[in-house]
Amino acid sequence: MGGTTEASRLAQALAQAGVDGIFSYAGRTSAPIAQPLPTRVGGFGGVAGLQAFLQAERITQVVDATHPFAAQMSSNAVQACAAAGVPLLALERPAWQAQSGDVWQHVPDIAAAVQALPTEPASVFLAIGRQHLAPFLACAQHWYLLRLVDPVLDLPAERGQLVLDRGPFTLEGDRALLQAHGITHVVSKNSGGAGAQAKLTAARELGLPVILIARPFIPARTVVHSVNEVLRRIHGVSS
Ligand code: 3Y8
Ligand code: NAP
Repeated sequence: MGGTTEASRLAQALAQAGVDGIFSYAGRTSAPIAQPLPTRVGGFGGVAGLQAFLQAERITQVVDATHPFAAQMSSNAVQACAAAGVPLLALERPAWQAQSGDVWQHVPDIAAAVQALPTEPASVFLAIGRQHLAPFLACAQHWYLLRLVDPVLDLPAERGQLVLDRGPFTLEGDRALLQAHGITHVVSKNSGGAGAQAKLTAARELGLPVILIARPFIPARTVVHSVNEVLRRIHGVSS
């Protein structure tokens, strides 16, 4: 189950090792990156749907390489794999840790991130995708720079501006973006990984505060942190 940089790297390694696999996207974006494995797109239909899929496709191993904020999918995978008796491995990247120079405020969730914004008007880089924008846009005093994958909404110029980009992002690109728009605050999920990290490095260099949203709870499962570890565990191979 994919949708992350690590999932794409694992798909490449599995294809090269000749492992018979199926790549799964939720279908959140209009044109997801093509994968070197047979690919299915869309929800399974909850825990029961995933369990039925595992049985129908005679799946012998599930690798949950979804994003740390895809908590519903990961929770469903724990339940469906237990019910179907199919082993589950989670491929997860470590959370980001603050370094000297970082001005981070850790908040537990989206609602707390909205509360953490100042009362006086700010120019906010909202790089959390499009699923949780409403509570931020309700704070009418702020100007928002929204980075989205697909053009799913438009914003009057006095409220903010959209930038359409899929990532992975670069330090040069994100630094230029923050400077060009006079950004005063960055809001980010603690996603980890290299694909979304550039904005945090750029914020550190520019001395900008970052409101960092903690990862949601995911039920216990076996977690590994590298593609090679996945390959070693599922087939005794390494790329
Ligand atoms: C549909 C597949 C690869 C995977 C690339 C990674 C890196 C670029 C950074 C910012 C942060 C954000 C967002 C982000 C990143 C990678 C990775 C990552 C963050 C694609 C993809 C799918 C999605 C879904 C999308 C969410 C959104 C989140 C944008 C493809 C590009 C903000 C998460 O429009 C929407 O509804 C978008 C929804 C879930 C979060 C949200 O709540 O809106 N990802 N992102 C996957 C599917 O359908 O199963 O389109 O090709 C994948 C990637 N996005 O193969 O190289 O590994 O993290 N994705 C966050 O981390 O905060 C952008 O802008 O700085
Ligand atoms: P989510 O809230 O945890 O999942 C909601 C529902 O979407 C799931 O119950 C499942 O539907 C379906 N789903 C999610 N991931 C799927 C997958 N890989 N294959 C098939 N169905 C999937 O998920 P999300 O946070 O919206 O993330 C959706 C996708 O975007 C995931 O692939 C994730 O890796 C990727 N992504 C998410 C983020 C993020 O910030 N959330 C960031 C980068 C990439 P059913 O219940 O019907 O099975």
